[in-house]
Amino acid sequence: MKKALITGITGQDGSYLAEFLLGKGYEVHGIVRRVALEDPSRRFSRIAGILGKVKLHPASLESYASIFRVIAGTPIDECYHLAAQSFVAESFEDGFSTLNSNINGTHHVLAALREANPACRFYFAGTSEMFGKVTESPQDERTPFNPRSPYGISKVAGHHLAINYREEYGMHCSSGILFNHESPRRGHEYVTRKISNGVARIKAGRQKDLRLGNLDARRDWGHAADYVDAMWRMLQQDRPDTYVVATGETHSVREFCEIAFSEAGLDYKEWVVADDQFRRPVEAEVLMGNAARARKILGWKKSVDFPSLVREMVHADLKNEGAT
Ligand code: NAP
Ligand code: G4F
Repeated sequence: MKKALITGITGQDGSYLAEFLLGKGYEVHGIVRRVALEDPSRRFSRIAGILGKVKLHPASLESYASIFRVIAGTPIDECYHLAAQSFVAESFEDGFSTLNSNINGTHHVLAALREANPACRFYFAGTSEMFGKVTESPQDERTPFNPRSPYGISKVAGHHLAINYREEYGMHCSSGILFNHESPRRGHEYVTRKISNGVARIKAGRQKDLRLGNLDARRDWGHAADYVDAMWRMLQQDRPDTYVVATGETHSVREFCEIAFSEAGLDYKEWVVADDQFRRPVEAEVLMGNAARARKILGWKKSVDFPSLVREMVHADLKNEGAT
């Protein structure tokens, strides 16, 4: 039986990946913050259904000792390093903690693996935010990085750390440059969930408008369940490498609103209010990926299209709010 360790198992991707690996017969371990262990009903909401099937270990990205203790004490074949401060807007507010958690955290995991389990395969959660102010479209594995946020900078550093450990120490380190992926488990601070939740609360009479920043920003949005499959496929290859994972389509925040509100029988123009407090100092205006390499080598493909993703999120939140 293969054994995998997921850092960030309580997050959106971690929860889908844990279910995916359990379905493949893996023994699944997860790193969680100690505070989360003390507040399981709130902090483990995404993994509530599999709590009895996974083994959780307390550790913090900021502490090498805590990461080393878990990695040295748990014989694993694959490590999926998903834990990170992942909210781009927050990285403008507190760049220091984003850089600290995301760069040092990645380095701690890699260094601990090198010391205690160098044969373990490693996945790094790279992002389209590494492309930032894009120099070409669509973006693929050869597109230059031009990050526009402390978050993007932290991920470029983590990506290069993974490649360094691959090349210097011969470790099986792969990096997925994943474009935005969403689901009903998305955190409420991200725009897609803010919209689906806003629609449901408006429909239920609990919210009077939805205040958003840049409605013209465009993203390449896929479904998280499809994207964790790509992570796993990367670690099944003989050779570690870098892959872009994306749908190849780009849609605006406005288009997301149009579909989401109309799904609940509403016109977004009557409810959405532009509010500068949700605009970023600078941002990646348009992101669109070319996943041809992942399709060819990994045999990966998306299974959920954009309108279906929006509808799934809206209907889940309508149900949560009792507004169906
Ligand atoms: P998420 O929902 O924000 O989950 C982040 C996870 O990291 C949570 O489990 C969180 O634990 C954990 N974490 C954060 N700081 C930590 C720390 N200091 N010590 C230990 N654990 C910590 O993010 P996601 O959407 O699942 O994304 C997973 C990874 O993929 C992230 O690295 C993200 O940057 C990257 N990524 C995401 C996307 C996307 O569109 N979703 C695209 C490209 C790349 P708590 O539950 O305790 O907070
Ligand atoms: O949903 P977002 O906050 O996601 P963002 O910044 O694209 O980052 C997400 O995807 C990345 C992959 O490219 C991940 F690496 C990262 O960890 C995270 O998962 O914002 C999407 C777009 C932005 O252009 C933002 O300016 O929506 C725009 N937006 C407009 N109004 C808003 C809002 N974003 C948020 N969060 N809140 C708004 O009110």
